Amino acid sequence: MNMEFIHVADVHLGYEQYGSHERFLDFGDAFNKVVNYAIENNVDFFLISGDLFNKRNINPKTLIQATAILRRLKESGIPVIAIEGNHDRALYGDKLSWMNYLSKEGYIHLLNVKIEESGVKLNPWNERSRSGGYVEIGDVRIIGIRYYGASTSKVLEMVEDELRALRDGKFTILMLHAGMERYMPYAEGGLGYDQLSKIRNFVDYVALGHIHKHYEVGGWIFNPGSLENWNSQEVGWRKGFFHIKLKNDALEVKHIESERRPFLKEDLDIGALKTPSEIMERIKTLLNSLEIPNGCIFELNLKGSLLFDRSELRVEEIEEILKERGVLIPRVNLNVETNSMREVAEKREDVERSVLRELVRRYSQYSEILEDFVSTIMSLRRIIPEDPSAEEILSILERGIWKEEEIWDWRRAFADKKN
Ligand SMILES: [Mn+2]
Repeated sequence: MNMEFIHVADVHLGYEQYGSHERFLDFGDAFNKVVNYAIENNVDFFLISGDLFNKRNINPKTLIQATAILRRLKESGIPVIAIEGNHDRALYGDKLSWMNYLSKEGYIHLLNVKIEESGVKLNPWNERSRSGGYVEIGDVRIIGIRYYGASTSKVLEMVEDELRALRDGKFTILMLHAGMERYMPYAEGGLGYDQLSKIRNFVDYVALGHIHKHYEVGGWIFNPGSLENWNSQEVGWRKGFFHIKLKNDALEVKHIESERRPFLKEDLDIGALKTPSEIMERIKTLLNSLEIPNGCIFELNLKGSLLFDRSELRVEEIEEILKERGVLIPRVNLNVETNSMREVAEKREDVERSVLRELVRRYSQYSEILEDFVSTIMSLRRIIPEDPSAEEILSILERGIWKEEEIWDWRRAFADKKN
């Protein structure tokens, strides 16, 4: 068997980062370059392990961009196999996602398990409905499971029998949109190695997505990282895509770094400076000491306790200085505080906590978990403005107040999504 494939994830098409059309184009370019590479190398298939799109309700130009790029793979006869990530699932109430649309229109093969009363099913690809749990290309079988958030390990457990039943001589790839615990940059319920190792006998290659950083585990679990910097925290992370060659039973793995727009990040403590003009001078000195690539994104984080009013510091002026140095997208963050601001913020949180505590105290059934309850509400309140997914909310509830003794009825979470 001689097969070659590309494995990408977290392409995030349609992301108009910092409100910039250039960034929208960057995400498209990054994807287009991988497609060029795939066509030049004449690979046998192309995997997208979730988050092709940046959001569920994409706009027309994103659809035009996506189909224009995917069409090139189609015309080159390279099948694309994909799963949905947390960013591109269907909106609640909608039966179909834009990923379903791409699948129905023949651009991709969208895979997922089918959740039925009797359990989790892996159905073969159905050309008429353009859906299925797995697809076969030559001696390779590709199985796909979409993002299930905190229930991923449960779904994996339930699909184990199906994986066992399918196991034969074919090289088996399992696509998942899930992070592994020790590679996650934040404390969110990821998969443990022991959970994946339970299916080791049935799977030869786990094609992960979700975490925007490249990692490989045990020679069989692979995460490419996103193609572009999705936020400034990711600057400096290794990212890219995999070019995999299957030669007989040997795996030749090549991780290729994606080209990204240069992204500079500088912290500057301005706490000791007494006037706005002193700060401007300090910024200019910093910029003179740096090599600033043309057309870059520059994030300048100013921090410290200000000795004058915040409004005296003109962010637009600082941004202008950055633009003069060739920066395309200047980002100036004022993480400064004055003494009075700090006190107000602390006081507000204290007041909120005590009000919540009084409210919860009225319900005697929560008396034993009073503090956990209050902390959970505070956590929820913090993430709600960021438009969290149902799974993210569930995971806060699970960590906060549901704990282990509570048995979560996972079926309930899927009940409204069955179709
Ligand atoms: Mn992502």
